[in-house]
Amino acid sequence: MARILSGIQPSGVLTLGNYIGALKNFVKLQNEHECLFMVVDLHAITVPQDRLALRKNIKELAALYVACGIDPQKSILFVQSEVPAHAELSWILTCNASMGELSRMTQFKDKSAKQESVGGHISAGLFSYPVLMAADVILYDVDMVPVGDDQKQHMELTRDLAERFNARFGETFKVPEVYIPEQGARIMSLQEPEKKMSKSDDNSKNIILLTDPPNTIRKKIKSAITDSETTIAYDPVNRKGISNLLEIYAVITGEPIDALVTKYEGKGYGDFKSDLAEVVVAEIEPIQQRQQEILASGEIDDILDAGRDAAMKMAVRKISKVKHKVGLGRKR
Ligand code: AQP
Repeated sequence: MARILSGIQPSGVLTLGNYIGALKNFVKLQNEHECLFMVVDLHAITVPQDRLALRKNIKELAALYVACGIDPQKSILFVQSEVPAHAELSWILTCNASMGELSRMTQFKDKSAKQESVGGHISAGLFSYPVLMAADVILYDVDMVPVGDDQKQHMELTRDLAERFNARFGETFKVPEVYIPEQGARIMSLQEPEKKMSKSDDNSKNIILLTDPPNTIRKKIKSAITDSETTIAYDPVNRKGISNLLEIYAVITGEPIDALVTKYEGKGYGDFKSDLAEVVVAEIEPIQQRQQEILASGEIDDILDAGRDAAMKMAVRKISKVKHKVGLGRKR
């Protein structure tokens, strides 16, 4: 049994990409491993957030974890900012990270370009947030981190920072492995399939939100960009649009892509898209209902309180050891 940790930012309503690349895998993992799942609110504030919306998103995301099948009896579910050791370790690691290695992070380049394009300010937090992510992980001596493809580079940095700290201050942190699902690690935008589906995308047609009503999902899938070919085939290099839709279908139903291609031989995009829309609706609709029930019952606060206490116990032990090794605080 390995210890696993992952987190999702409460930076808006989640997309089908977040669900397929993250949540759906988390549910499988909790049956075989010791899991910690976080609502990473400290990460969310690396770009401007509305205070009230953020608070709402935090609880809604926590309820979504449970609605998707995260069982608080099996896994620890908590809000990152409620365990102060994350921010403390992040600072200590920041002092051991270099400007050069952080400048190479492609997510920073993408996200800062996006901020710049809307005239927004680029915070130092956005620049250094991969270090906070490293702190989140190594604080708990995690064995494995399940993430989407977009987080691979950050996980390499996490491993480098853990190894560097161990070399400099003596063995302290476990160096985690990364787990990237074979399928669904990068669900692409519906209208611009060369870029990934992101919850902060301004064009709502690019993304399927987990809160979208069934008819909106149907409309968005129907108008998803494909190409001028007529066959349903998987070719993620030359036919990105249809390949992305095939991947969504395959991951949700568990049917292999090859089998789907055979199933739709001789059929057109219209038939395929309307079947896919029903597959997505059937997956998401029950989750939406459960999320509303969980929020209405108020049980999410008890779950998050218990999760915070369990995470805190582990985090406090580690951060005390780290401070001692670095020489922080007073000797008694
Ligand atoms: N398109 C995607 N396909 C597969 N997996 C994805 N993930 C995100 N987008 C896709 C995975 O979802 C988890 C949580 O991501 P996050 O919200 O913490 O941050 P993110 O990767 O920045 O997600 P977004 O949707 O793109 O958010 P914004 O727009 O706020 O930046 C991670 O495991 C991620 O890999």
